Amino acid sequence: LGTFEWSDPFRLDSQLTEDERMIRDSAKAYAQEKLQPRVIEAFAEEKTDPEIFREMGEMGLLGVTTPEEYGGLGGNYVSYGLVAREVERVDSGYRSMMSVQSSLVMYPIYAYGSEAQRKKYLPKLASGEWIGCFGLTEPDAGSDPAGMKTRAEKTANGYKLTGSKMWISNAPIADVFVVWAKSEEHGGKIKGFVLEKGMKGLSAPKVGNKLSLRASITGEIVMDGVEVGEDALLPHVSGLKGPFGCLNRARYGISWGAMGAAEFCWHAARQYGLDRKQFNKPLAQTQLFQKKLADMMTEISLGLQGSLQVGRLMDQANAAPEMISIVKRNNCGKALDVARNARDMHGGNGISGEFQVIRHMMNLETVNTYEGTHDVHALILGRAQTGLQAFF
Ligand code: TGC
Ligand code: FAD
Repeated sequence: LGTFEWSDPFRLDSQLTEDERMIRDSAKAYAQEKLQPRVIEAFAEEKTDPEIFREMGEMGLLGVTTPEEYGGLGGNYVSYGLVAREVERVDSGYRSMMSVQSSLVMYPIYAYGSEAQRKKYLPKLASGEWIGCFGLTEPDAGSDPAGMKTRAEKTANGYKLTGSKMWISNAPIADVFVVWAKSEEHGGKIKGFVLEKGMKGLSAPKVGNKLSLRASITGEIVMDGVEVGEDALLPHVSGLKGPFGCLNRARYGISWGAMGAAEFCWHAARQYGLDRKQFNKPLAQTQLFQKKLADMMTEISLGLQGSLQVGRLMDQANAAPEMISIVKRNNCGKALDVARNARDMHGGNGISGEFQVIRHMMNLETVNTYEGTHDVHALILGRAQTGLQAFF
């Protein structure tokens, strides 16, 4: 029989390649040395430091799966997941900044863009010199993006975009905006466009007073007749499968990231229980405390195995979107449970920013909602096994 290591119950580490471990370790070192020291203040003061994009770019953490010829790392999806886990171990907002740039901005430009668009945008996004955002959600179209109102009208030289997007990560500091609009020229189908900061009619006001994901700036995108050339259109995709192709990658990354946040909370609760005594014994020596730790260990180790398997299948181009719904939904839901329990296990200290568990708990409320809510993924999985859609 083998030995048991409490912090890695199923020996995930031994299932990784040398290269994957190297990328994981360098992401971990960056996250702990550079992100951890600034996160408590950034969250408290709702401040996003754009310099983080440059630092992540230098470390190769943006565009992990983008080919090297466009400035990416040319790595696999398992490596991308491991990076998300390490960054989100510090804060979901930092992982959000990274995954929007990688999966929701660089991926569509790479997969659906022209060669000229790839060459123009990808190297500067990979280095973090340019910051990107992704506009799908609208004030009246969240879970149902097919209901979007943003329109692209054909002009003599290109298109005119009118509409507004809501809840867009990175938008107020973005240089590059990937937005989705219904295009009259394409029979009302959804098409992707790449807009740039400073275009006439384009603005991105900040959404204030967020009590979750405060280290990651969020905004609207207002398009008041923004005129662009033909070269702004992403030529190689039409319909909702365009944005969903990007979401598949980001949702997969979130499944790893949420487990990173949960691991932080689990480890913090364990240590707190070992250090703090009540009734003359450590809290960790009580049955209720140990039951909660056992649940955390179990859900996290199972969740990580699920994400690893989906990542391996993605690397073989053999994963199905429903698999991604399983790990996105379950890992976010379980991470929220872990964070709420860890908050409780810290007693009064659990509500203090210094102990950090309540920050993860508040962040995970967003993570459970964006990229398809917990219930929307349940409906995707319900449809997959019954053949009956229950959305409307
Ligand atoms: P439905 O009829 O199911 O599909 C329409 C077309 O899309 C295709 N498709 C997919 N293609 C690739 N991957 C997927 N996962 C796909 N899902 C659907 C489908 O094959 C079809 O193609 P075609 O060629 O036949 O037209 O569409 P529906 O309108 O019934 O969709 C329902 C539903 C609920 C599944 C979908 O709308 C949904 O997933 N809603 C959730 C919306 C969402 O996730 N929004 C995310 C916004 S971005 C964001 O939150 C970023 S936060 C990032 C951060 O800060 O980290
Ligand atoms: P709604 O769709 O109105 O849902 C409200 C509730 O109703 C939910 O509980 C939902 O599960 C439930 N519900 C909806 N439909 C059904 C149904 N048919 N049956 C049963 N229940 C249902 N979007 C982007 O495009 N880009 C971004 O970068 C981005 N970043 C974000 C950052 C933050 C901080 C947040 C909070 C959101 C972000 N989003 C982004 C938007 C996010 O994807 C949406 O909030 C999410 O898809 C849910 O949409 P909604 O908020 O309109 O909620």
